[in-house]
Amino acid sequence: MEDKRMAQDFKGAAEAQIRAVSGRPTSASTPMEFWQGLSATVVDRIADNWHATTEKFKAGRRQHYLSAEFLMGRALLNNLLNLGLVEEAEKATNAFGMNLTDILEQEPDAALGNGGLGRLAACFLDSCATQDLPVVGYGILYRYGLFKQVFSNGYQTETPDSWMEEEYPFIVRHQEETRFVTYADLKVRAVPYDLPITGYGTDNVGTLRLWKAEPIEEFDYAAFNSQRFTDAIVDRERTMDISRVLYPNDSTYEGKVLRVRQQYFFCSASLQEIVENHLTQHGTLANFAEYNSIQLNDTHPVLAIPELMRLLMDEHGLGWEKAWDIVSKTFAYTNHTVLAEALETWEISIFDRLFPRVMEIVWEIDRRFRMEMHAMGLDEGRINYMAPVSNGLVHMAWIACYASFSINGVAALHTEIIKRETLGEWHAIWPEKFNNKTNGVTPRRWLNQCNPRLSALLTEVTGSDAWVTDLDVLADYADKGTDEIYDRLNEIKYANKVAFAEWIYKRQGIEIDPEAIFDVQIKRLHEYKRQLLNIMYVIDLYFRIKENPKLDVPKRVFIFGAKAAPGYVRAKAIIKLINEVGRLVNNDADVDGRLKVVFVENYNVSPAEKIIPAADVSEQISTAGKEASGTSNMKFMMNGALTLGTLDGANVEILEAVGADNAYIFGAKEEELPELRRTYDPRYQYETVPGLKRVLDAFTDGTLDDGNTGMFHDLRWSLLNSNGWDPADVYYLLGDFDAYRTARDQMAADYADRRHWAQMCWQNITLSGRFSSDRTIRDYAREVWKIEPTKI
Ligand code: GLS
Repeated sequence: MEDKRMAQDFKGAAEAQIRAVSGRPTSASTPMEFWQGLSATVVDRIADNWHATTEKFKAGRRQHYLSAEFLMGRALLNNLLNLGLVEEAEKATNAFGMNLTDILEQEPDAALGNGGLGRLAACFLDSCATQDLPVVGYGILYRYGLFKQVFSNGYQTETPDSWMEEEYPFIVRHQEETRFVTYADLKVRAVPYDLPITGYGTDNVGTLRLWKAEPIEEFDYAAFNSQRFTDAIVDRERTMDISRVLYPNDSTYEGKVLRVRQQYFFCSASLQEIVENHLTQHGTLANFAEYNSIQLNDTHPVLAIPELMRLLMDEHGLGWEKAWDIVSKTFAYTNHTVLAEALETWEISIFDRLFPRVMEIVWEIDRRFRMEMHAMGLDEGRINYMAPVSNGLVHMAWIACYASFSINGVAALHTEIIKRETLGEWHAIWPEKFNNKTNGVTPRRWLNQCNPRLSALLTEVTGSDAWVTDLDVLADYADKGTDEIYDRLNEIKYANKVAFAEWIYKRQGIEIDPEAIFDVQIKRLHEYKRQLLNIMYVIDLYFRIKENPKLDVPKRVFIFGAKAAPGYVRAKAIIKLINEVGRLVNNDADVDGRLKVVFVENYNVSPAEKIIPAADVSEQISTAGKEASGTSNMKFMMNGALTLGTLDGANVEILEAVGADNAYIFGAKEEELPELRRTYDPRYQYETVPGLKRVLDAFTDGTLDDGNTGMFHDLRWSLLNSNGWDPADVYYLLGDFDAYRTARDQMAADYADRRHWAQMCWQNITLSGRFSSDRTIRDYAREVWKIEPTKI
């Protein structure tokens, strides 16, 4: 449908919006007001199609994606690109004497997620919209997203991220669709706020609906009148707490009543809406599961299972069997981690206190589960292990496994591990529920948008921009690389590195040489991800240079970006260590600029968009078996960086796609580790692996300064000593150190053959099609969700 508004003069529309936002002529408006005005112009443009899409989706089968996290990043450029409006926006801003790039930099990141899990949800929405799939995302409108990271003297400190403080036009409040969520001690309003999800080259506009908690009563008027001002707002603040802040943990959780409150809040509000919409459309709940399916993004939304039971029974009069039949055909569960501590459990007392009726239903699920398992002949121990309620705890993952018709992992290796171990008991009973859906990333944001130079080359070589929505087309060009293409690739990478060097200089005052190898590890700080191993290599290389300043070492920039959960002491120590190594190495006369350590402060989606196109080396060095999938590995590959990685998560499939000649793989394999571990002695490694001793000793001998906190001592200690329950060096850093050093040295040496390096990059770029989230979403849509593209 050709929208009249699309053709309407963009400049005129933008001017009106900017003026409306600023209350001034454009000549006196601030860059922020320009951003707001342009964003409002985009929303104005899509309003008709957005509404039409919402209406269209009502009739058929629909998918609902429940997630506590959506790490969206910035919206304006993404939307302009999807709608083909970039040029018009440029023209308009230029006419007002402004520059679009500067305006885009005004936009805050919507950081409503912690890391990979939340960003995956955002990529999925993009792919659903682009493929016209009837999917709605549901989550929480956090007032404060993931904390802002500030380094002070090399230590991470956290400050609140008030991303919506100024007007945020991409979010639209729908007061009229408010729901009520009831806790035993509190009743709150859930007000929906919608974000439009435009797709690339389609008129369809999908929706991300985020719920905000608001008090039923603004404040207690009587209390206020009698001068008890604080009393007057107590309930109001308690309510607002629910959607105030995103929990800053990745993989591990903090057991807090508020977290459970949050989870119930968005599950209940979303389900009330889904059920009501279905009733309005179909008049009966009998066919609910034919028209609705709900994907649970990890265990955070698992409360949706007993809550749907409650709604069906208590609000709509169904009996248990009917309700359970619907529930068990509705939910699908994605597991995102094998780390045991991430399988959420909550004290029964929390549920009792917040929602006794839901707890009652959980007890009944538990009772029936136990009966069913008895009937199947399972022994008591096993039943007790798998039961939804045991040892005073509610096991969210077990409820999910029991009630869901589909259980999936996020990479081939990860799915094998959950089948064998994490969820092994469940797989033994219901193998048919299990399936793999290897993650993907959207090539719109992670290639077309963040790397315009490479995108132009791909369009030129393939003769069209079809690759933007069908990344597999690039595979036909894998063996069509030419010297001209390789030289162009090198020029593009160089230009991207220059741009990154300028960006980081402006941001943090660090000077780096774009001729150097840019070697990058960006992801949450976690011991299993082994940023510590990475920096140990840097320390080792530093000592090698100190020993022999004439040593022939290729110039390198080691780039880090990572946030540590605020309570994760050891992760914070690693951040401090990396910053200290930077201080040591960056200004050393012997090093003479050959090594630079750069820690990008406050790493987020937008910095990632600057870093990834400039990377040569993609560090994916987690202990084998620990990283469920990883997704930055895919983004780097698409942008022509080579993987230096272990056989972990999706690295395995990247290697499969590009072949051993086009990736650098090292280290112990997942299936080898149990055997290796039996005889593993990190102290022996420390004594015998050349260079390792001086690296570890540097933590504590005064070479590196932790400000007398003892944190570096603890890091060293953890590598060499068992703490009583964990073995020494749980993540096998010392075991993999030598292999890592060899692979990384080799890689740096290979970089010298620039043409050959570019050829390897070309293989990675052109063979990245299977890591497009379009492929992942097609698989979910066909095999799990059973939904069809539905165009307006
Ligand atoms: C994670 C995993 O740690 C990542 O390996 C994975 O890529 C991501 C998306 O599936 O999910 N699990 C988690 O709790 N946080 C993640 O990033």
